[in-house]
Amino acid sequence: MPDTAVHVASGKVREIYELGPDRLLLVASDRISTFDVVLPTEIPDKGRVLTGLSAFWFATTRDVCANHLLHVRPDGRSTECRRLEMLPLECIVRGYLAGSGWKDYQRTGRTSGHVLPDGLRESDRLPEPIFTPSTKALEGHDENIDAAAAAALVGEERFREVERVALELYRVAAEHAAARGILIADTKFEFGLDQDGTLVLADEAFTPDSSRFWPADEYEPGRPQPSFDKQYVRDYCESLGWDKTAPGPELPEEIVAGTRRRYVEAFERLTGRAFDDYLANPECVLR
Ligand code: PZK
Repeated sequence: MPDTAVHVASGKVREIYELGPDRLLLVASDRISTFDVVLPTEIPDKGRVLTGLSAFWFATTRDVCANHLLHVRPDGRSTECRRLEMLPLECIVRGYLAGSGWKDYQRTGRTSGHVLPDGLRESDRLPEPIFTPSTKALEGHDENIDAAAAAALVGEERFREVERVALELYRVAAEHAAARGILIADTKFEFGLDQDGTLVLADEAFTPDSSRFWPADEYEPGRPQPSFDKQYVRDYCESLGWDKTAPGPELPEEIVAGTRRRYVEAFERLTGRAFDDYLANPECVLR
């Protein structure tokens, strides 16, 4: 990262720096979190896999929505992006019933105001994908909100646009991924506005950190699904009886190696590119 860049924000596993008045640098580390705790052991190349996947999806969906990506750096883990006015909304699309959507449904039969059919099981595919926005909590967990609450945050017209675009992005990506053996159960987007007020997709897109990726060949509703990328880590952590508070456990090398393999496999299946080709030329995923 450039020693002149000013740090503007930290995520759990990523950092943002300012490159100029209109440009940001997003840097993805190899850190991994599980059960909301960042572990002390890194997964080599995880940041490159997620950066490359995100860049691939930005290119694949550029006709659905403009995005903030300007350039992938030769290191494969950092991207230069347009700086936007971010919308104060987490934009989640769910195609399957998992996580907080499943929790809401069990309690109330609905999630974010969407009334769902009776008798759905955990991990069931929804009759159609739904848009379930949530607030950006500064700490702790985001809270699912209904359409009226979301429209109050961004305006009625902008809300309708974001919902339509988010659903279309999900349809395009979920169809592509399912044809390659990966179910995208749900996904989170962040959008911003450029200086013209045009809606622009920002952050990361359809990575395993912003989405639930499930192996299609193991899909079986009625139970939680294995995670395509993090299942070895979760199983290992569960086997220790760790209480899921920080600090998390160190990972043994076979868990690290297996997990790295799964990230690279997701990258290669979804992009149709060899990961080594990405390392040699990260912008190969943009074509
Ligand atoms: C922006 N975040 C969240 C993501 C973090 C924090 N294109 C943009 N323009 C203006 N602001 C942002 C973006 C983007 N993307 C996104 N915070 C600011 C975030 C990743 C790591 F530390």
